[in-house]
Amino acid sequence: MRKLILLTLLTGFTTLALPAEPPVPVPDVSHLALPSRTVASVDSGLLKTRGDVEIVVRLGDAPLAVAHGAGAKKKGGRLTPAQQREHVAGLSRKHDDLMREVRVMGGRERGRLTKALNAVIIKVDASRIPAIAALPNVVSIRPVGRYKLDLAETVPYIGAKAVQAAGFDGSGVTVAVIDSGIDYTHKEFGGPGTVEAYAAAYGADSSDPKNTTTDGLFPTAKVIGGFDFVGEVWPDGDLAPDPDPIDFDGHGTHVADIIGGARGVAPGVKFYACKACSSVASACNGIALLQAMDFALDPNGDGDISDAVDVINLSLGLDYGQREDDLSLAASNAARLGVVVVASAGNAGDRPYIASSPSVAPEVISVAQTQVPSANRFPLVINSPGVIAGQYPNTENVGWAPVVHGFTGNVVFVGRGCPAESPESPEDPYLADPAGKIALIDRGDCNVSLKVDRATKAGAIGVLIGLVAAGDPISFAFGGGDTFAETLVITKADADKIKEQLSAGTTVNVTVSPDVFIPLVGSVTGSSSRGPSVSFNAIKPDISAPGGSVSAQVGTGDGATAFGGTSGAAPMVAGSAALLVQAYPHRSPVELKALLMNTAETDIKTDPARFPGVLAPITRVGGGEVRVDRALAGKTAAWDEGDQTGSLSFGYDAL
Ligand SMILES: [Ca+2]
Ligand SMILES: [Ca+2]
Ligand SMILES: [Ca+2]
Repeated sequence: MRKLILLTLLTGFTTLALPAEPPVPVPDVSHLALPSRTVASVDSGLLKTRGDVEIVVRLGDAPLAVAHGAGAKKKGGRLTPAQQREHVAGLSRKHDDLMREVRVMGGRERGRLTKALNAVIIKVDASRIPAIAALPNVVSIRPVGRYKLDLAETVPYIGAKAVQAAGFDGSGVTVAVIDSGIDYTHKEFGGPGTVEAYAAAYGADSSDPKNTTTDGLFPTAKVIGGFDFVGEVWPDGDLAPDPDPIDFDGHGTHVADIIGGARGVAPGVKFYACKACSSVASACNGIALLQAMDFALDPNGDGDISDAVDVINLSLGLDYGQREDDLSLAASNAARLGVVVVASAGNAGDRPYIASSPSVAPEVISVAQTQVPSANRFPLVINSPGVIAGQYPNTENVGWAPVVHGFTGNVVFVGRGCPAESPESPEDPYLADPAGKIALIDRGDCNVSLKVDRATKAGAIGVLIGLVAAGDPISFAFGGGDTFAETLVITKADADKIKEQLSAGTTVNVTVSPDVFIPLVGSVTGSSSRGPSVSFNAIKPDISAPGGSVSAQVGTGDGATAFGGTSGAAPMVAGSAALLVQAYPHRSPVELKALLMNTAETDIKTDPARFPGVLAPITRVGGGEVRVDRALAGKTAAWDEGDQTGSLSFGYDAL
């Protein structure tokens, strides 16, 4: 028998200021370096790889964020501006030494990091990796990660309005949004708010050179800096960095609006738009992400990190995250310097250990997703025949065909119901005519929205999507089509009950009504990723927030659309942190993190429809759902000075 014992410490003693360290006139940071003959750790997967690979080669000397000293952003660091620049120059000379050797092996440099991490990013034939690992000062070699954006939808209720009314709106606080860029022409960011203004900044399409130049339109008063570390073609082509981080994908614009747009959590903040995610795919480049972290610690690029941002938001991640991941390490270094780093836990569902990096880094605030106040679950009501009549609450909605008016009628089973996609892929024949009926359609093969579009055009008045494998219903993303009857996703077990009656010739009559629902407010979403962390069974995620919000839509001037997932939840917490940075400028990231966790709402349920009254475990929602008004008013917070996590874990106890 195995038992998981996890506890968080939710009460305790006051936020004590750390004792100030005496100034060190001649700083010696050599003790922070690892011995130069340490055997480098090499990712085991890389050793099996063939051909060209992109690798992150970390070197032994401390990056500037570490050398400057823990808490340097709040308390002042060990190094003067000139000493900081000399430290960076010293790291760079060693990078030169490394690259001389690597070039002989046919390797090419892809980037350098000196602030959040001390590393050189190299493209080289995998067979050369052992030789690079044997070079002096090399600490670790790992592959460049590819991270994914966490997409989805919903609205806020976390106490931010009360905090704004109390006089804190994030003014004076800087936030780096490491994402797909920001549409700085949008009205929510004080831009002109017209499609013409967007076109002037972005151009007609992704190949327009306008999206590679700033043309006097960037930076703006609200988005005060940034850089595009990706360009417009990756992953279909190579990285092509440029100085204009204008958004095209839209993800970063939503995230920034939730944090600090005109209607956002902290509307007074100023942004740095660090584009590290693709314009054309839900993917973020590992090289660009690391470079964006370095940028966020030194936005003006003068080698002095006194201008490091106050908050970094990363609505992205890699499932089964590890704290040894290079992006996790860079995030930890930034947090220890004094930057609040917030990352989404991921949208990979209720599976143990799947919480993503960099959110699993101990110092980072990992954010899970809870339901918005207006979220409801609509049960399927079977009216007849009597043998299966009743309410079936295990259902899911789809955002593009929500339950608004409801529907009542007789059900027909049409089969898999895919439309024709090509001569090689003709349409699935319908097993029954859905005109005037409710179409029951099996999940599978083609996109669900295309099935609903076809059934609706054939006259269906409502659609039930039946799963074809055991498990809980899931929501389906939009995948094409333009005509949708209201749709509900049901379990295989429920679908099988209906099919059994239909095949016996019995009429099955059902109702889905907007007046019959179970409120989901105060519960975790099914898709939010579960912890704990793969690394040492540490408690993750740390906190949760509603993930859905109607927020700024890129390129529309002043438009807004629904957005969500843990991508929408992380910026709720990043905005909350920005409010607290303004209110408590001298508190460290771990103090603010503990304050947010200790004052979060703990009455958060797993699923009020399926498991009424059952509380969500810590591994799904961390300390609870964020309440920034309580955090502002909080007088006590507790954390472990040793691990900076804000949690107290007794680990995994195998009995
Ligand atoms: Ca431009
Ligand atoms: Ca660009
Ligand atoms: Ca600087």
